[in-house]
Amino acid sequence: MKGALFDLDGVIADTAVYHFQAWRKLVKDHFDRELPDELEEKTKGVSRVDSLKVILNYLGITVPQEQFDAMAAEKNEAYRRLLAGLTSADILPGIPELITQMKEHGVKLSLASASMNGPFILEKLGLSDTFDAIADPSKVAAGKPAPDIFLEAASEIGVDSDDCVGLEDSVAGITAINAAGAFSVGVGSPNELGHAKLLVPNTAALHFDEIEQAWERR
Ligand code: B16
Ligand code: MG
Repeated sequence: MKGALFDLDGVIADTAVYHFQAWRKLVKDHFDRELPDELEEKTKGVSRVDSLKVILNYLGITVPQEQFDAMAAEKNEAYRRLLAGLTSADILPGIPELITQMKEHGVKLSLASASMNGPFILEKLGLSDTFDAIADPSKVAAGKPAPDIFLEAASEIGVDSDDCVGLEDSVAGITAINAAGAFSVGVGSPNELGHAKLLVPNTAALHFDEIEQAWERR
């Protein structure tokens, strides 16, 4: 295990809730409609533009390109406002310890988030200097579930993706890690993340030794 490819939203910090809160507000303000809980999973790990497509498709609404772009920008502004108070206290349980142990074992850390706000969020969490690289989602051709962002994250730390673990909380993200040839570690429920090679219920249950043992047995 030479590299760890981290998802951000839902793995390092619980920003996934803010994403969906911002989408709900957008839809309420524009169309006076509500979004069901199950759409949250369908937009997890999915890019801003693709998430808006999923949402409009659910609502059965089509909008001109100009309005589409304006809505995506408006959602991002609402999301950034929700992130304003984010601090290192918002790093999810177990993550600081896991990061420390990975670094002690010489594992390089790379961010593989679909979010354009990744650098901003790492900065707010005080983790910018902790990561060896941040893969730029605007540089990859296809978003999760395609493997591209994980391949890019591995390449940024100069490690073959076969020698990496990938940590994810989304269905699309686990599919992407498996397709990249890295060892997938899922954080969530077996109902959704049954395709993860190692699955834990929450970030507090992420332990370096167990990940390493599962990696050895892979
Ligand atoms: P942004 P991850 C993903 O981050 C989120 O899970 C997803 O809900 C969001 O739409 C996507 O980032 C794009 O985020 O609008 O900030 O560029 O889970 O891949 O870290
Ligand atoms: Mg995520």
